[in-house]
Amino acid sequence: MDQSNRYARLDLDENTLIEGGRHVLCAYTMKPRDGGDYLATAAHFAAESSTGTNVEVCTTDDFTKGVDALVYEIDPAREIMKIAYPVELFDRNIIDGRAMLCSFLTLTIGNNQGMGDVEHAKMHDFYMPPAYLRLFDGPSMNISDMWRVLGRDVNDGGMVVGTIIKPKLGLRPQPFADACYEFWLGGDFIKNDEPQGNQVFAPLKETIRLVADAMKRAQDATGEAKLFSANITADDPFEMIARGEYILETFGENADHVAFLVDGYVTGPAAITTARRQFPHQFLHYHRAGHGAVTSPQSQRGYTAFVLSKMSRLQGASGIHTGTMGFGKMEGDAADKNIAFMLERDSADGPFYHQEWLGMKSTTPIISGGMNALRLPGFFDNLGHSNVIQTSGGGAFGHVDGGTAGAKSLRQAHDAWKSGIGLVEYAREHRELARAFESFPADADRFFPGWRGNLNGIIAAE
Ligand code: CAP
Ligand code: MG
Repeated sequence: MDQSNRYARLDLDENTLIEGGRHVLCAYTMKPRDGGDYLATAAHFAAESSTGTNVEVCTTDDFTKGVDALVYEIDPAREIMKIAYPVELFDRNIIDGRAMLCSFLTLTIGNNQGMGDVEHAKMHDFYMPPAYLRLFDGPSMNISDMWRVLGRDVNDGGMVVGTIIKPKLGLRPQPFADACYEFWLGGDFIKNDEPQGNQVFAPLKETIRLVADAMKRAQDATGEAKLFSANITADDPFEMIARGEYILETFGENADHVAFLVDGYVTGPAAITTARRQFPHQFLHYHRAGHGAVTSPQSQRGYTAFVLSKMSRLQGASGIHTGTMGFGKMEGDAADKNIAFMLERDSADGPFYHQEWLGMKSTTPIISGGMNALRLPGFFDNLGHSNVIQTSGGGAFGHVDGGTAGAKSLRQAHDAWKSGIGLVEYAREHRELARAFESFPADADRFFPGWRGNLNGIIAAE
């Protein structure tokens, strides 16, 4: 049934819709199945995503039609469609009248992902009008709060030198805490790896107690504040709360040095909001493990990494893994810097829409995945700044001289970039950085050909 006479209004002007402030706008790539009519398919997509179904129903009245989602732009040749969703469509909390991301998802990326007449559809951008934007929690904490604990400039504190305790799983509590202490002698920030929690060989309560002690000892040994991002991910929000409360109680006077890690893609918006609302004074660290199932360029369904990241700021993520923009091991490319800009700026452009955040706190890009000291300068050149949380697992504990040297090499690479000094030149005066060349020779050869001749005096094992 062609519903375009109801669910399509190609005469609607996007700027007028934005000025009207009553609509969430979404841009999708969409391909009809079996060569179906583009507009009719788009209109059915809008119907299923708002007030309709595949047939007319007798219960529809004029008010219903007033909140129809409307296709307002199509480009069949580029397989692009844009849909305007009246803000009234989206569910609101009964407890405080605020917005919920699950409702945004269930309408804009819900049933429409499995329709028989749609080959595939993927959201590439969305626009939030002010009246709806302000109903989202947004971040309560971000990197500025970390810099405050670290005693740095809270507006331009530079890279937070981080790691992930590797191996991903298999360390018992004491070796885990020992690895933390080793890294903290050179670095700032340690996160649980995304699957680390309360495995039977590493009970959370024992591990956290030992990590809290390691933090105290490392702070005493270095005279510097240290940070830990503890995984509280769980299916049950009460389990998450129990973990968070135990962790804060155990870290005691260092509780404000603790962030909470939540695997936000696999657990969904409810877990993120549980952490955001139960622990508003803790940095909310959004790990996106699994997102590639829908965000990968290979996937023609779901939504992009850009959309995932923009949604995370609405939910209140203090930081989210933003990828390595082609400089690490995960999928991505240099243009992904626009994801970082949408997270950290108050005014930014997406692939289809400009977004004003109206003062909502920024979400900090977390850069992780196959990074090491040698890859940092190129990354920062592309991004244009280094005010990020950077975690290197293999890049720290894969250093030939261990985790402390690995941490120092990361910080030295950052300092070299900030100083505008070439990495090889800086390495001549900084042994841990020089030994990072020895640790990652394939990267060294790729990014700094001829390095060995320049560093042969300093890279020899002591
Ligand atoms: C990185 C990491 C992170 C990935 C996630 C891992 O470890 O801990 O989970 O960065 O990817 O498990 O691979 P390494 P993204 O530093 O040893 O690679 O940040 O793109 O979400
Ligand atoms: Mg990981």
